[in-house]
Amino acid sequence: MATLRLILGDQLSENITSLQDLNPTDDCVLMCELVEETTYVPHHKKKLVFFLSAMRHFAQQLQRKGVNVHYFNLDEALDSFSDAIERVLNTPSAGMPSFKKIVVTHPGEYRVLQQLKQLKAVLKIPLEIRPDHRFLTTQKQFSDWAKGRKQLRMELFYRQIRKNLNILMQDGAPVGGQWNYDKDNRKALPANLAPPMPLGFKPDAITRQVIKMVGERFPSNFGALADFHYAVTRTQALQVLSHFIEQRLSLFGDYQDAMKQDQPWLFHSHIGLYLNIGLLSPMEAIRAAEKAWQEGKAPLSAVEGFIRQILGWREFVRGLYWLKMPNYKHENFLQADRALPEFYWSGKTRMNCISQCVQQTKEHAYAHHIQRLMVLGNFALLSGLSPKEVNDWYLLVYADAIEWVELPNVSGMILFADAGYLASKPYAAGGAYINRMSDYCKHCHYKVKEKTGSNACPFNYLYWRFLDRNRQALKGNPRMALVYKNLERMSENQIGAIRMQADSFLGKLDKGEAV
Ligand code: FAD
Ligand code: DLZ
Ligand code: SF4
Repeated sequence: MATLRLILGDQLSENITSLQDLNPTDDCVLMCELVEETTYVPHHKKKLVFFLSAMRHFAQQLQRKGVNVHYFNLDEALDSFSDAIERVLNTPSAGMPSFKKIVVTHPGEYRVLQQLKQLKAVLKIPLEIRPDHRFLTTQKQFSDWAKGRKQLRMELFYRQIRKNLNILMQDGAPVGGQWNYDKDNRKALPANLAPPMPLGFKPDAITRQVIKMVGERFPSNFGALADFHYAVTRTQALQVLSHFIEQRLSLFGDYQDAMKQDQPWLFHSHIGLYLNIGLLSPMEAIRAAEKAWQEGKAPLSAVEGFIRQILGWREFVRGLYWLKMPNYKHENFLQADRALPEFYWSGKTRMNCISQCVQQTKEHAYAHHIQRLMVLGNFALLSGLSPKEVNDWYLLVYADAIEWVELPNVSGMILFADAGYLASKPYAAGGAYINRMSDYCKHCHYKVKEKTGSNACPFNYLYWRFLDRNRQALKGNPRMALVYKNLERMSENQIGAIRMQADSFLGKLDKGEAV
């Protein structure tokens, strides 16, 4: 009995549930480059190259193992997964068996799940949607844990999962006696410390072909196409992981929150895109880091910090996404509605921190967490940008962006659009934070120490204006008590000056004038 096995673009794992009982001689694996998937947002050019090249390499890898793969490329102009399945079922090609069943692993996006469910309702043969076992927790585990909790806190979830999976645990307690070593982390990068260059790969013939195709078909999409160096196979992705463990992990914790002029990579792992597309598994990254600590190659503070990102944050945001969709996408607690400024595309602003983060995003389809959170995200929060526009931007600009991970980070973590379901308070900060964690302010037109006046750092007055504007919504939050006390201490004159300056700045933003 032949089975048609659909592999989505972020399911490039040979051990995925949809391939588990594969019969290579009878069954057929279906992979499809689709108009809808390549255009539901106008993805960064490098993100397109990454997905399409990795998909083509995965298909080739299966074919080399004798698996019958039917691969539609974009030239076939198929719109959706349904179109591709209908094409295969209704126009059988030579050698194609007749299928009795279709199998697919649960997709990473609500939008795609809805499509598959609609298709299932009209198909003449069964369509089986199997769970995705590439995560460390199930949706049921998460919803059981979340039941009855008004707010969800990652740290509590993380401890529970660490215990369940026995990671960095000894005799039922966290190794080293603490769950979290963040107080040892979060240092600024010393001027004389040069981070190692990331491991890059020269594009092979398949990738070169995809680069050419993306250049021709998507010429006006955001981002640079030149110097594509990302891994597109599992073998290469494993090399990136080893490179990180050997060369960067030991300093990952110390400089996790640091930012530096013209330095996009620092001591981060750069594996998010490989985890999300299925070339690496979260457990192998966690075990590799744990082993480095056991062998004395990296301190516990760095290893625990890294593991918390994957075991904690990554699993937590996925659980939250599936728990809260589809309504999560429409949350807007702070009623923010400003249009995204043009400089999120061009990088052209005198705010050096923003300019640096946008330029790097444009060049690499990558920015590290604190750039996304405390520069680009903080600005979006403080200036009241519309959650819809900000989500669309984050979903298209990063090579690791898939909605299940992007949306909770944007709506929950940076915009507080879910009223604090994910974060206990908004991640709002003035210029002092950016100055403490980077050298951006040294290269900036604006003066970070000035609170008002034409040269003052916009983050400073936007911060107080944000608190002032959202008093009603935020004042009752116990974690905001201190900052509201400080705001209350300000004189009417001070607040008036801040409001005036912020309004003038935002007015310029709205008119598209240079800021
Ligand atoms: P490292 O700093 O080396 O961290 C290791 C790994 O931990 C990452 O690869 C990632 O898998 C995981 N991780 C760390 N933080 C988070 C987090 N907050 N949520 C989920 N996983 C996390 N990550 C994505 O994978 N896709 C996204 O679309 C995405 N959008 C984001 C948007 C915003 C506004 C913010 C603040 C964060 C976003 N993140 C997203 C999380 C995080 O910024 C990236 O995972 C990380 O920057 C990827 O780079 P890295 O692999 O070098 O990560
Ligand atoms: C991101 C992406 C892109 C750009 N293109 C494709 C594609 O052509 N075919 C495909 O199967 N998947 C693609 N993807 C990833 C999908 O959007 C991904 O499968 C969903 O985000 C998961 O539900
Ligand atoms: Fe950014 Fe303000 Fe520093 Fe300029 S002075 S880099 S705008 S934080």
